Amino acid sequence: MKTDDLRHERLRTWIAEMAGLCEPAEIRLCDGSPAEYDELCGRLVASGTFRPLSQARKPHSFYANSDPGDVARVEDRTFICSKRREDAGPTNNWAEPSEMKRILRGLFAGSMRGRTMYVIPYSMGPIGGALSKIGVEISDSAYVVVNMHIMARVGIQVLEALGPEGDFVPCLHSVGKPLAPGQADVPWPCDKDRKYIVHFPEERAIWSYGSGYGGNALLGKKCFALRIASAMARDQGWLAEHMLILGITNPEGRKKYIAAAFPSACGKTNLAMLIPTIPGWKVETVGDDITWMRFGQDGQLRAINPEAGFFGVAPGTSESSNPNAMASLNRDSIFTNCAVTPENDIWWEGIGSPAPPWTIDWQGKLYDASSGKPGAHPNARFTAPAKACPAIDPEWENPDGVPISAILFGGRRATVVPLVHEAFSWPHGVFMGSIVASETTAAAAGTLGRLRRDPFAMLPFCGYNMGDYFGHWLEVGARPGAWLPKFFYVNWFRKGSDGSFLWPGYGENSRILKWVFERCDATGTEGAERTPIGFLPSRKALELEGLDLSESMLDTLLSVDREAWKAELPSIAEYYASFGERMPKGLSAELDALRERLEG
Ligand code: GTP
Ligand code: SPV
Ligand code: MN
Repeated sequence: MKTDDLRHERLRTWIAEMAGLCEPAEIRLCDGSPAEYDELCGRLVASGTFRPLSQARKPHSFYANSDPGDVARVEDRTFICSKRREDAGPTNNWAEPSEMKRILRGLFAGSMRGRTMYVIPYSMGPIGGALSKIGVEISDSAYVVVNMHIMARVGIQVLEALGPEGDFVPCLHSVGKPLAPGQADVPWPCDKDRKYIVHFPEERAIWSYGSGYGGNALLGKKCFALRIASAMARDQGWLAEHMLILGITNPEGRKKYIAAAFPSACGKTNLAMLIPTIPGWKVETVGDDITWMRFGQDGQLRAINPEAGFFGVAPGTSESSNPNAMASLNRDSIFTNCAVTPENDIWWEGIGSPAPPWTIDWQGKLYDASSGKPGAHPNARFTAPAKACPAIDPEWENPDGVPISAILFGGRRATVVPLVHEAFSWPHGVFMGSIVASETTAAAAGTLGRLRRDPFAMLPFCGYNMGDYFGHWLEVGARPGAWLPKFFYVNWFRKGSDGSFLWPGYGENSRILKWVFERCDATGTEGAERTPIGFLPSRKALELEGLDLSESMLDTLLSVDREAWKAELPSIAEYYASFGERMPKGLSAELDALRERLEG
């Protein structure tokens, strides 16, 4: 089908306008078919972007190395262009929308010369589902198209669901590297020094320029499903969150669903696919990065994973840390910025075996383990279909979602925050989410390991004023007749005095999930001890058998360091003050109550 034949007038007009602006050599409407995927992978091989991996080791899979200047999300180049600056709030970059459009029009003008403009209709969530939403991405990158094939539901069926007048989020993307007639392409086109990842929340539109990597370019993910969707969710009374969803079944066969918000590269994919080390328990995966949820008519909070694939952190993923991820990426996958072995298989740090001789690093050079430089970039990623995950939950595509019993917050904290604690109430849980702080990771460009507030793991992803976002969370839970899930704060990353992690993590996190599961059914302090910061597990309620942890390690993990918590209070107060009038009184009251409990 040609874009001129589209029945949807607004869509047709927008495509024509953007083609006029970007001046591509041709326009192609993507149908989402396997044939299209294979054809475009072939084109990417021909242009040098992709190299096929060994058919025997990773069938139907490819790898790409990005430009070294385009390896992660760029938070300092990401903008929320609401009409008023205060609606973007102090945590977002802001520019006046018409001024930003003027800049962007300048950059996009002629930006697709010599390239194909792909039009990618996609659904976030099962096509036609009540909680699902439609986007259309225009991109001049075939790499984006094939990744979108895996990460979202793409193609003609989406256009059918859209009908002639349905709502969609227009997402314009260009790598910003036009080709003159006869000019040869480079393997990873981008405009690395002039990136703009821009959101217009009122208009519900996205313009992304200059980057081809991950969340900068696969616009269904962070740009739509979090930044734009969070603004929609605020207006429409639901929640768009940076959370995994897992189903957990106890030895008696009872099942609950848990959602968990951890910042980028802080363990969502790993927790979502965890294989319990405790006998009789089972975990299944609904999603590993994004959750859309709302209270249904019955008062149940129900959640969907709007994505269809995993864009997972490669380094550290192995048969021992995450066998379900390894099985998901065994075939039909795309690898970006990994190393490649002489057998044409991928390799990364922590894959479970040393790099064989003649491994080529993510920059295409011979890998030298003694150089101290990594073979794979720390933010190297795999793009793998969710349906290939052996632990995928039978309900993962239920358009009405799964009922959520507990919500976890977490982050990387070497100190202060214990292994797990539970909130006293919904407002206290919102308070917990609001004070999450975490050490920065390679998922975003910039300094690593710097502790920063990352409320609800949404700091880089909230499409409006974070103070209003806190207020929205308080409001959603005040809904009459709602069955409220319980809130927990976990920390897998507490360190001992020697700088190593105290808690073994990964599959052993099932011990904490078991406690969470049981606390969902418990009343009062059953299995728990009341402390100033919340309920902590009592030692006998926590399954610790078989773990090699000393008493003093357990003490550090499972007790409240009052002085350290007191020392946190001024920085929380200061953080709250940065939101001025937009900071909900209810959370300031929670801060006061915590102060009193710590001093009492
Ligand atoms: P994004 O895709 O960026 O949103 O990341 P994510 O939250 O899904 O993080 P992921 O599960 O990919 O984990 C990121 C890094 O944390 C990997 O290097 C993991 O090996 C490490 N990690 C995950 N879970 C644990 C854990 O329980 N303990 C420790 N110590 N490290 C973990
Ligand atoms: C994250 O950074 O949280 C990711 C990777 O999940 S990206 O899609 O690049 O945002
Ligand atoms: Mn993420």
